[in-house]
Amino acid sequence: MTIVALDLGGTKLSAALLVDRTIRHRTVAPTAARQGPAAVTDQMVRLVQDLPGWEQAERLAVAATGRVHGGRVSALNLSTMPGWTDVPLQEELSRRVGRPVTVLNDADAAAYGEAHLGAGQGLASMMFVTVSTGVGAGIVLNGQLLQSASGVHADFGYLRAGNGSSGHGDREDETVEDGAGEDGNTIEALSGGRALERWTRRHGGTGGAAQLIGWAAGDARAEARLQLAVTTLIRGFGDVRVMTGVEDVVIGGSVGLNPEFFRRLEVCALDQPDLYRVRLRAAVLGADAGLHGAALFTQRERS
Ligand code: BMX
Repeated sequence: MTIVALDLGGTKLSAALLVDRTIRHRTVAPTAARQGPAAVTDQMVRLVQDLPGWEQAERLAVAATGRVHGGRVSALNLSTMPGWTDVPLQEELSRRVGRPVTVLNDADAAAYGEAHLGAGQGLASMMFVTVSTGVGAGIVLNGQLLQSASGVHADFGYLRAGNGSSGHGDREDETVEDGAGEDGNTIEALSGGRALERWTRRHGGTGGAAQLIGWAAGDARAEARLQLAVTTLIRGFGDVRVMTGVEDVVIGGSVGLNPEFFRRLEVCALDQPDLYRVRLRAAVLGADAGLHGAALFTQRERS
């Protein structure tokens, strides 16, 4: 089957032509998020139509950041995707590209991809967590992708891990908007790439989360901020394990797969009490997990 898959992230938009599960062509562009949903939708259509051979595709499979409900997309974090409230993405893309379209949350798609084709193969249950612009997740329980009609499910980044007062325990820090009225207290606000980038900028950097990770070796404040991000994630994984029984967590995303960040996650995971300890694996499909997952889901389960 020939499918065009799209992965719409807060920072990056990718498109690929898949023929029988093999990626034949792939393009990546920075997401025009600041310009709002109409511009981003135009960008998606253009990316599809620029893929050589896209006319052969029978269907479009879309992995999109945000809450996906009945083919419509609403950002949880409107500061990442301004204007994305109840956007009829499925209908609009289908009308403009002339193909049936399936839309899934990006982290759900990546979880599905990793579970069937990547690091989660052989596991009945697992959670995939992407630490990227935001913190997204997908849960596979006894072989089934956890889903809900409202599109709110497995939103690990929206667990409230802070102590209820903004500021990340760092008075000079600034509140990170999360769109849920929980500024500064969600896991995303404490551990997401955008939050770490903002901290780095406030301390004179320009290189985002990767720069903070580099600073941590010789700077006590950067070390403390990075460790807060790591510990918050690991404690959250432990809480998910206690609730669901999921003991394996596959980590993805540009921040999550940074070798030093991943190493710190592993050290911290081993340090947890038995009840809260999870096993970590690095995603193997890397940046293509959402594309593969959306395409496979479309072929097998179509929703
Ligand atoms: C946010 C949320 C999730 C998404 C996750 C990772 C928005 C726009 N997105 O928690 O739906 O799965 O980020 O997305 O509210 P990414 O953009 O970091 O890849």
